[in-house]
Amino acid sequence: KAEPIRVVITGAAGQIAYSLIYQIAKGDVFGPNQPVILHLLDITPMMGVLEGVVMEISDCALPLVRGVVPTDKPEVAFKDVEAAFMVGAMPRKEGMERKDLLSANIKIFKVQGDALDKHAKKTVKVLVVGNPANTNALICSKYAPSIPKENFSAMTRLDQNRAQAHIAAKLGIPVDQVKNVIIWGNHSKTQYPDVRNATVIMPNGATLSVHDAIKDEEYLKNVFVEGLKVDDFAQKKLDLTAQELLEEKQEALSVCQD
Ligand code: NAX
Repeated sequence: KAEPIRVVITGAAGQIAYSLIYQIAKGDVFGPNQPVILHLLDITPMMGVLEGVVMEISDCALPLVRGVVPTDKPEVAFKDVEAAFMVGAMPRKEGMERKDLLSANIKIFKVQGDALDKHAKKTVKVLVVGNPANTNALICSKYAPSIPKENFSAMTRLDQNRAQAHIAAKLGIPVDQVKNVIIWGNHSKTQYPDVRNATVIMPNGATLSVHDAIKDEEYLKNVFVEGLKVDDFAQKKLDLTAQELLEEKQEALSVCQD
């Protein structure tokens, strides 16, 4: 029988964690035979909400869940974990400057990177979800030097999924019949969804290029590309140009050095 693995989810009382925890707990992530002990980290004022999450996990009576550790202490949350889902981050609030957002997140990912370094298994795999995910992953890895850099990744798949779903909806086909959509740039207004090499399988079984299937260059250029680029939700949170992104990384690294 497999030994349980310890998995930490940060921001565990928040929206994303609410659906993520269930998927991990029922075996979708580590397989149907892998028991888990869930470590749930959030900030102190959220401990009441987190208690509710723990009750709901218990109500599900999921056989793979061998323990739940709700906590506001990073050293407890990261103790012996083999996987870390870093969801908790500081969102951009009204009137907040980019620098403020950055320094708030640096503080969070510095503390958590350090806790990973000291308490997690050295083989831990870390997925950063909280935005700005790329920069947060960089900071986290920097403060966890004893864990290989390749064990850190940032979840950046959203824009590709969104572009693929957009094409599928336009053609009235299932999303898995759309292949090879590329997103250039970052999760911001710098992104460029590219379907030049993308293909679709039509309901009659024919494989066509997206251009031949949609047969509307104006639509692809103006509605598809511009529509996906102007992602208000992402822009409100990030609103970064390529140059700003570079500056953000440099600033982040220099703040780290201070
Ligand atoms: P919520 O505001 O619902 O939840 C965030 C949770 O994190 C809160 O419970 C908060 O108390 C907690 N938190 C804040 N600071 C913390 C700290 N220092 N330690 C532990 N927990 C802390 O946001 P939600 O909608 O769940 O989104 C979470 C993050 O995921 C956001 O940064 C969001 O931008 C990001 N997303 C990233 C995506 C991606 O593709 N990379 C997509 C989904 C999501 O938007």
